[in-house]
Amino acid sequence: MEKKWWHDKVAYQIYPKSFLDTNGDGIGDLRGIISKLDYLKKLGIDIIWLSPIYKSPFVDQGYDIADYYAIAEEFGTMEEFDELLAEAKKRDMHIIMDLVINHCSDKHEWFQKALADPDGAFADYFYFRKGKNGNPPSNYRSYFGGSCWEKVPGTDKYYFHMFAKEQPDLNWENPKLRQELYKMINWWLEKGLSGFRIDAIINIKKDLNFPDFAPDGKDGLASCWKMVESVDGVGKLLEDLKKSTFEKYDAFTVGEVFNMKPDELPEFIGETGHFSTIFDFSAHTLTDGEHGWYDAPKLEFAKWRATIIQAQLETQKYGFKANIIENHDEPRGASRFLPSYAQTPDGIKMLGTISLLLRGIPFIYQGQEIGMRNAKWNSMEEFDDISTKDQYHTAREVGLSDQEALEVCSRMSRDNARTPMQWTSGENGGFTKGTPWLKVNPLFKDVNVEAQEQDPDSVLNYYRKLVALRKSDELKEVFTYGEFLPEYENVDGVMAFYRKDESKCILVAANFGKDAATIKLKSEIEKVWLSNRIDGTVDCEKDSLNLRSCEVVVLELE
Ligand code: TEU
Ligand code: CA
Repeated sequence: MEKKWWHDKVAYQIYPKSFLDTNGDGIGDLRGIISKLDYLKKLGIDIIWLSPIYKSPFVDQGYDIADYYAIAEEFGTMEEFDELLAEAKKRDMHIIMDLVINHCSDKHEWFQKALADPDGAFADYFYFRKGKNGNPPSNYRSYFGGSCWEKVPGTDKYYFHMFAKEQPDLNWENPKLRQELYKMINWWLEKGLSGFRIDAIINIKKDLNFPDFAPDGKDGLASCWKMVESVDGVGKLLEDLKKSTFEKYDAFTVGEVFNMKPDELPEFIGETGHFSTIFDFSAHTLTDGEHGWYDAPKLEFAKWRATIIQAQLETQKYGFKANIIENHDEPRGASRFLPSYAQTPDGIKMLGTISLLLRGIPFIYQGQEIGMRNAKWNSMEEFDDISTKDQYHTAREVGLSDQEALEVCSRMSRDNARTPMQWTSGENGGFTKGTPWLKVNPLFKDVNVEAQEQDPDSVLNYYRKLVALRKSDELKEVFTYGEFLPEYENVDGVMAFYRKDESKCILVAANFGKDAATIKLKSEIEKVWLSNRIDGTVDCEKDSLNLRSCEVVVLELE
């Protein structure tokens, strides 16, 4: 396999709005990020992914871009962005930005010009279509609920939006539009960005006939991703994108890809794939409800383990995926993937160890490294997220009570990941001296950076050791390129795997069960590299390794 500069890196996702506010407006900003670069360096971070910081009306928290060449004033200025880039480079760190090019904001000048002349050239930057017998052109439901079609004022036409109506989809069939996007992408790469996380990119290929699909909800509409899954040809557009931009700069790209055709994995992440990598969402989709969050199945450990193993075995045939336990669209990983008895520092360290030592590029989401968990939500008014509000209404429409729908949203809401980063036990967790735009998680008194800096056994200091181990001279080769081999799949509660190459055999073994578990080692322990036991020991008699509940060990075997 051709080695690439990003293969052995560890990445960190910053959600700028919630990271650190330095001017008292209750909104995180670039100055805040610059002030924490040393904190991230100490954690061992190589690549920083910034969720969108472009000019935006914030209908979808910046994933609705009104000007691709301007920094939102809420976050700061282009000069501060350039300073952030320079300060990161000084620390040998890379910045990648969020590339949201399936859609833009309805406030973008392209869309404003299209509305002004629905038969003009800019209308063809979007999908303007006549309705059918007084109805929208097709029966698709957007990701955020309601029809994917919105009337174009003063016409008999509609425009297409797979997300909010304020996020009109860009027409990738239009070469002029594509060239405009490529010009913008190369402008950012010329500035010194190391690459991008690419948003919702599978959606850019539409079936231009916009055929109806069988309704799958009480609203009589059909999920828009049914069209995505039915249409071929996204690869052609992705190749055009890559060759016109990323490839020319040896840029690192990580695609946010849901609903991919399984047999297309090598085209997406192989040696000549569309992207350097894509996120592994296989575990996250286990709790996808058929109709929404309200009918999301509960997570079962055995299924979670099998899903991760399957994804690892499949992926290593072709390339790498990016491993996460959470991001800005998901509830906190510690709350989602750990049973309640395991939502403790030991359990959180255990989950983090599994995620970071799998084969692939590890991404840590802000707050994951201090063990942040879901917040406690008291009413729907506390939420800010467009998707959460939609999911609440969907739940109510099928008969859940207000309390039941609130419980669903509390468990699944993206706002669980968007509550402000907790820096201290002081006012607002040290995030802002003003009024935070979203409430601070009440757990901040105990879960914050300042408290954990002082505690050698804290989650934060464990993550520092874990990242350092992954990048250590002795083990970075085997953790980057070593084969993934599952083990002890038949032992209840145990998630274990080898990372192996011609010179090292590392066993990562964790007990997610409530009771202790014993596993028979296949060879002698040569070295204990890491354990989440405070004294760092392991309990092993001859070839029997005893694992307490929530214990994880990293062993070198002969
Ligand atoms: O998410 C794409 C995506 O699939 C989401 O619609 C996901 O299904 C949803 O968040 C579940 O609630 C990307 C961004 O990560 C997300 O924050 C944006 O809202 C979305 O695209 C539109 O840009
Ligand atoms: Ca601010």
